[in-house]
Amino acid sequence: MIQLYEFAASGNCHKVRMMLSLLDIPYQSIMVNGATREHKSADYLAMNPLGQVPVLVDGDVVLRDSQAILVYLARQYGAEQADFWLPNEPANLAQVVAWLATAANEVTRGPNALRLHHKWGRAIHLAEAETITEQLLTMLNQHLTQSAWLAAAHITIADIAIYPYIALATEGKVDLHGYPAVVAWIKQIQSLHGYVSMAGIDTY
Ligand SMILES: N[C@@H](CCC(=O)N[C@@H](CS)C(=O)NCC(=O)O)C(=O)O
Repeated sequence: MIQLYEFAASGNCHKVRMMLSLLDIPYQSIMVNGATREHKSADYLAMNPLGQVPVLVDGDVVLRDSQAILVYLARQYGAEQADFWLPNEPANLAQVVAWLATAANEVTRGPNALRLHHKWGRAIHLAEAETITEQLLTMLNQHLTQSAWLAAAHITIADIAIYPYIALATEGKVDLHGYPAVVAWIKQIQSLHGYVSMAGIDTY
């Protein structure tokens, strides 16, 4: 059975939990003990030298990085839907990759950083994180005003990669109500069959 090494409060881990649930894939959740720094132990570093969650283990396949794990699950378990979650068509595929990169960059440096700061007191460059967040939400809102989903005419792993830290943004003192198309997109994702939530995500 697939094993997911995770932190309950991690939005990066939530991407993987969502994808596993939407694909109806059973898995074993292994909660990593952040308090004892289990994610920096030799055994854990052997799986992910960066000492981060999530890590997904599927037989001999050991994967770090939530974006990479979404790609793997789409291709390996999407079955006839593999092209649905991660399109083969070059332009749509490139759009997905652009959003996966945005998840790893602007989402991490923007809303994720603000949440780490306001929820757990992490020292960050506050003004920079606020500027990145505003630019990101403006771009997302504009995009979602013209298109219901991020990278194709239907949901893809791009939406899953971007969703958690946007839906968790209020924990970073970000008010989403000025971004109505983003709120509509969140509602749309929350109504999917197989959707799972996590503590800190508001229901819209
Ligand atoms: N690019 C990675 C980032 C993973 C990441 O930053 N994980 C955080 C939790 S959300 C973590 O493990 N932090 C502990 C640390 O870096 O020591 C991904 O998308 O999975």
